[in-house]
Amino acid sequence: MEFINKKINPDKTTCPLDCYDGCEIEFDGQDLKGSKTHPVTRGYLCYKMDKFLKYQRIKTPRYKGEEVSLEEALDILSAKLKEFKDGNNLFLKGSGNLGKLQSITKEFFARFGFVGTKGSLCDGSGDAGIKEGRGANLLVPLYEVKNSEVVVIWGRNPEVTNTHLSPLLKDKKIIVIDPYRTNLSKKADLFLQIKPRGDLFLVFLLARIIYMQQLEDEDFIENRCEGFEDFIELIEEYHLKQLSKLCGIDIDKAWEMVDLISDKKTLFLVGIGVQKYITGHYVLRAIDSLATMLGLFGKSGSGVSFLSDSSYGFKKLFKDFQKRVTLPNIDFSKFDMVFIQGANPLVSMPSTKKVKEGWDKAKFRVYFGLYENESAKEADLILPVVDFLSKEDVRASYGHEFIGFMPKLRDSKSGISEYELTNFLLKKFFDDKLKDEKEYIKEFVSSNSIEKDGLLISKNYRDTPYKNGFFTESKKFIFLDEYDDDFLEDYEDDEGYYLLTRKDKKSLNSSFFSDEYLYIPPILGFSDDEEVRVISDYGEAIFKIKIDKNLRNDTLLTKTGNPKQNYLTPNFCSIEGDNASFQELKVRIEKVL
Ligand SMILES: Nc1nc2c(c(=O)[nH]1)N[C@H]1C(S)=C(S)[C@@H](COP(=O)(O)OP(=O)(O)OC[C@H]3O[C@@H](n4cnc5c(=O)[nH]c(N)nc54)[C@H](O)[C@@H]3O)O[C@H]1N2
Ligand SMILES: Nc1nc2c(c(=O)[nH]1)N[C@H]1C(S)=C(S)[C@@H](COP(=O)(O)OP(=O)(O)OC[C@H]3O[C@@H](n4cnc5c(=O)[nH]c(N)nc54)[C@H](O)[C@@H]3O)O[C@H]1N2
Ligand code: SF4
Ligand SMILES: [Mo]
Repeated sequence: MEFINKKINPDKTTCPLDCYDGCEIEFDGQDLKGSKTHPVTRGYLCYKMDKFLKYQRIKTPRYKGEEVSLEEALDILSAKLKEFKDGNNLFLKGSGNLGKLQSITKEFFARFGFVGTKGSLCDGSGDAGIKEGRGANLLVPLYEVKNSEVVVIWGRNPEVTNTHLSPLLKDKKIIVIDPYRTNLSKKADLFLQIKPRGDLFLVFLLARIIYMQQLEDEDFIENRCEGFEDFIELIEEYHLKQLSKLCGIDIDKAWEMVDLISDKKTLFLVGIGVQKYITGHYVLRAIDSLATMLGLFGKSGSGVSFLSDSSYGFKKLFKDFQKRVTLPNIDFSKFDMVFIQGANPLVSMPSTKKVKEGWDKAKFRVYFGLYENESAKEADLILPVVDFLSKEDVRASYGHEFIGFMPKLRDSKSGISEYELTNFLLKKFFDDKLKDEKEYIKEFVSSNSIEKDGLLISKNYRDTPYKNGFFTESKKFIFLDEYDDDFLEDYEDDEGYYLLTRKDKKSLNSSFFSDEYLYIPPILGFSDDEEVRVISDYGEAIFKIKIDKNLRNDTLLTKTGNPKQNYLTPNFCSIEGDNASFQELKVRIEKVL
């Protein structure tokens, strides 16, 4: 365990936020600064972390709107747990803090018989597609990104969501595939302003061109893959023109992309934008199939990086729930007690109207978090938590291979940590207690980390991932061989508008600042600050608008965290991965008179 102790630097910690970058932070007791020596952070933090200590926190617990002491709040919680002991109770944890010890609360709630959740509001469908083809979802490590020649930014917006990646993109040929004209797309060597939900068809179009020109890597396909013929059969069901129409990209442009990527060390950086649909798993599996066709896996400077499974290979530390319900379509009304930790379901979950109706019928709702938000407002009991500077933790990242420690750096005057709350409840109800926090951290780290170049990384990145085989049973990549889409015909006419969401610089999902505008293309004839009603099959909402000429004419946009956006979204899950399908809809727009 020596190496772990050596790596814990008493003045450094790691950003806990749900973000690709997992930055290392220096704290001098007053300010937070980006660590200069960390290979990702390189001495700067983002807008959100720069302002982190200034955001207003919840300081005092509240019961039915009245401030109470922490002791009183814990007594109320205990009494309610006793009252609903034999009832149907739900534990829901969001992604407010990505520390591994955040899940320690499961040690109590799972043992007490609470129902947990499965599925995701984020990357679940893409992750499922990757696992089907590759067996495990690993990213292209940073030391390899440096070696790539062409980087394809696909449904991802690194200038906002992954700011520390930007320096690595200099001097590379850049291709951007996005329905929105992002800043990066304006500087890119090629920009494909794709039709929303068109990504699978663009892959088919590119793959057909590659196959027609015999540019595929025959050796790689022969030795490292299964089902290539089935993939070719699948893509040949479509004419080039039909594919071009379905993705909204001219055939010439697709040729241009093939010319740019063939025989190059190409890296696909894929974000959640391509998979906010019920068919999300197909898209990632198809992008993987395209990369495999070109022999891009397991080699320097190339491959496909999505949001990786950062827990892959690590020991699971805590108990899990016996029963779990799918997160995107939870019906809160089925539950007596609902315990929310580090989430804001009244904004983040799809179909807000349904969520609220259920929420109002649940018998007792607890919100355990850092900030005031819509869910806190509608909770019976509010328990303030301490922030990441006042508790022990460790994290891995879905955007790079490094492990980050989060030692406790200061005491907190208010709030309670996840560890302390769990210990309190275990003592009260089971006369039991947890191990020391540091023990769990050691257990986690030692289960799958090694030191490389003086830093701690996940063992899976000791060699370039997939160099020695994929993680499927046969160790081979399995090509996409089917595509079944009941929703496609809904998109074939030109009626209605796509509604996209993308992350904002100043917010982390619904935390911090929230942008409440609806962005619309100039062609619709509205002007800034007019009010419009937006209607979908699932609900409606009124927004103030901003005109945005970076949008396609068939597309509207809100920023993630907009408190009204999910009034419009459907709550059914993706075909695979139990993911929310936030963009599986078209909307109408009306002037508010
Ligand atoms: N500043 C900031 N950073 C964040 C977050 C934040 O809220 N704020 N959130 C964090 C979290 S939780 C996550 S999951 C990551 C996500 O990070 P990203 O993957 O970058 O996520 P988004 O911004 O949702 O979407 C990325 C891009 O997908 C595009 N897009 C939408 N629909 C489609 C489509 O059909 N096809 C294609 N090709 N593109 C499409 C959008 O226009 C957008 O530019 O970011 C993390 N980082
Ligand atoms: N329409 C639409 N909806 C979306 C998305 C989209 O693209 N479009 N994106 C989705 C995505 S990618 C994600 S990841 C989800 C995120 O959705 P959520 O997981 O609900 O994330 P937040 O809205 O940021 O809420 C996080 C909460 O965690 C609390 N918190 C912060 N630190 C701590 C801590 O240390 N301990 C505890 N106990 N609490 C803490 C804060 O008070 C904050 O309220 O939203 C999803 N919702
Ligand atoms: S870029 Fe991401 S990881 Fe880095 S400080 Fe900002 S939110 Fe945290
Ligand atoms: Mo996310």
